[in-house]
Amino acid sequence: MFYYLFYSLSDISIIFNVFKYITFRMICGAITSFFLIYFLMPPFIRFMRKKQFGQIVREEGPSHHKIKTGTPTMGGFIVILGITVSVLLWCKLTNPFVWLALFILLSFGFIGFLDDFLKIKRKKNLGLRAREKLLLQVLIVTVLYFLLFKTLNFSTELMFPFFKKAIINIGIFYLIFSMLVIVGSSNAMNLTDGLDGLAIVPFMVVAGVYSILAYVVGNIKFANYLYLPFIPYAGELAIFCAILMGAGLGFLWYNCHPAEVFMGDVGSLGLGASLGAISIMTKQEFLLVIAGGIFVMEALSVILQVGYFKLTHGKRLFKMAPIHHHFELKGWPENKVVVRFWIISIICGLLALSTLKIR
Ligand code: 57M
Repeated sequence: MFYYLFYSLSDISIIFNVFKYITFRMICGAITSFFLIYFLMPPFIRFMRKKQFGQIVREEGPSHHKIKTGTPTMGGFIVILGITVSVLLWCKLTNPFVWLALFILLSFGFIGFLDDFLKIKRKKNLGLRAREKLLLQVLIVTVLYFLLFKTLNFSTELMFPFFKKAIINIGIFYLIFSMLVIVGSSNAMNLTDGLDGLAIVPFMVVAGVYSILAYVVGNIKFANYLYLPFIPYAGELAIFCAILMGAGLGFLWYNCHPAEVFMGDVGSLGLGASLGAISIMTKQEFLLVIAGGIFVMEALSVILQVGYFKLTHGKRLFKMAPIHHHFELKGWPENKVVVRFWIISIICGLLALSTLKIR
């Protein structure tokens, strides 16, 4: 909104010209989302405590998690609210990619909200059934597919890191591929969100990587220089990703150990899915596996654990899955697990960016 409001004033004073620049609106968007969440989270936490809408901790968890019972959850509602307001203020609202990213954030966030609400209402860890969640997620990605690939005629060519000439047109199979990417990233973040601050920093790292990627592929000079596809609408997603980073910082202020609030499924499903959607709209899906290495590691640990458990009729590969619990049960304090996972995440983000030059 500010883009239209102030850029049109640039013929009165050159100073308003600055609203044209993506980098300026990235910084303003990130600061706006940070402060919105910084100021809105405390009253939300007070409200949730007053209503006694707190976390129900699973029985099979590490024993020290029991003290977390009652911690206000669904903080992701405030995070998504802060992101949405900042996007409406700082992004160009005629850009269809901005609306598609917002659509995925809000719709997956709504699935998480339903799940969280049911758990709180039932006072049990019993939200939506897994197949209900999956069906809703598949339906939402199908709508995205038709809007992106049919209405906007977005290319169904698949790009690969390291190989600039390797381009495969997968046509209708992009529907299946989009489901894998978006549903996968959403649920991987959901599984990762199991310790104070554990999910939000890798989220910010991935959002940071994609703010750079979106800026590059949205700029024809940089895209050509790096042998990347030029994607006209992608530039505004750089602002969207910067807003995600600012929101992550705002949430981390209250979610760092000992957490005053958890994001809930409303946060983990919505935020995780938005990263998946952005990776598709920037045509850098495979880089999500590298930049989001922590999320991949956490999801893989669950798949391996459950598979091994079934194959060996009860034996475990890890002390517990997801893998952050494995290290807790090995005796690592919670914060040690979290900070070390942050370090790995930052290295994954740097590796992802390095592939831009190795092509
Ligand atoms: C998503 N939710 C946390 C919080 C957060 C198949 C199996 C691997 C599924 C998996 C599962 O269902 N996980 C659910 C993870 C939960 O966090 C809530 O959920 C939201 C995110 N979706 O925002 O509202 C608990 O995580 C802790 N937490 C923090 N700080 C935070 O900032 O401490 C969360 C955020 C919270 C709190 O204790 O209650 C969760 O872990 O449930 N199941 C599991 O992850 C369980 N693992 C398991 O069953 N492993 C078995 C299987 C694979 C055979 C095994 O390895 O033998 C673990 N869940 C819990 N503790 N709570 C077991 C340990």
